[in-house]
Amino acid sequence: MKRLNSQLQADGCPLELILLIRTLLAACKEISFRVSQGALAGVLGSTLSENVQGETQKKLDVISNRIILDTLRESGYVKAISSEEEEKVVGCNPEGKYLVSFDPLDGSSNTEINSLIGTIFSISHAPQWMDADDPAAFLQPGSQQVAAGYVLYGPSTMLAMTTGRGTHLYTLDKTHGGFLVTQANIQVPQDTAEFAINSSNQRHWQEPMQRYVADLLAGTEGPRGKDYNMRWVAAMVGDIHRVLCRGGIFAYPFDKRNPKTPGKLRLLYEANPMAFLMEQAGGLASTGNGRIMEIMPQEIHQRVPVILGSKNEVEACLEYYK
Ligand code: AFP
Repeated sequence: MKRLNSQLQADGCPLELILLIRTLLAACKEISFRVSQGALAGVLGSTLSENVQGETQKKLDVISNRIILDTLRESGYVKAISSEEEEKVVGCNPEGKYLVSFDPLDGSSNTEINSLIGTIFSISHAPQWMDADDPAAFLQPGSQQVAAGYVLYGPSTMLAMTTGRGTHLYTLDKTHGGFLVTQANIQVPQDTAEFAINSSNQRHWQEPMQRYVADLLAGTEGPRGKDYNMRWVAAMVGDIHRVLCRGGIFAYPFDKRNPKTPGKLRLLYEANPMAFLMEQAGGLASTGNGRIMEIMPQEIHQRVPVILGSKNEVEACLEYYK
């Protein structure tokens, strides 16, 4: 099986980007170990603090954020970092070539139940003329990403990553600590009979999403003419991994409760990286009103509605918004 380096070289990645990715993955390997220790290492449970999102931080949120921050800051490759767990941008090396946005531990509410969690990351070029701690540097559309992916801390530790030349799946071989290519150029099935959405929010969705999901639930007797299955991991990394591997549609749609935060998921370090992976695997990634990767961000913790997955199913969903 091909090792990470040779896949990245085959995809034409510049050396410094390869070194940055390897550095980031070294941090994720440490998180994988800490997560696997669970209760044995006293890392479960919540802290007494809240993050900028108003969410209570889990101990593992804080630990994972610290591991990635320290590792990237010391690397010298990174000009600045934006993290779900950091209110402001963290300036690193003013001469660094890259910006990194990340959710250090997505799905952290799953830590207490030993369910799927992961790290999501997005890498883009750092504008050299901006100060290292200038948040404006991060306000680039997702189409500007040079690399994106997630590390899934599951029964095996897996990496899904793209650098713009396809989406590849890697598995961590813990006997030597290397990520090996286990599926190159994964292609999301264009059709599906499986959807992922938190249906408890149904009354807060916009009417097109309410009608779309109602028609899925109507099954063979309804306008879609087939029965659908539903899955919900409550960790985007877990749901997206399933969609990449066997197709599906994942949605965290516009929520009428608070029009100022039109969705739950954050653009820079959740929606954009997942959209890049999905499009590189032949899927689609939309807000319902347009392509996620064309959004010009207004602020680093901006939230957007997310509808992504199997091309034909996302297109069918978007028909309801017309
Ligand atoms: P946490 O990291 O707070 O667990 O949130 C995970 C997440 O941002 C995303 O990974 C899930 O898809 C989504 O929230 C689940 O949201 P609900 O808990 O509202 O279903």
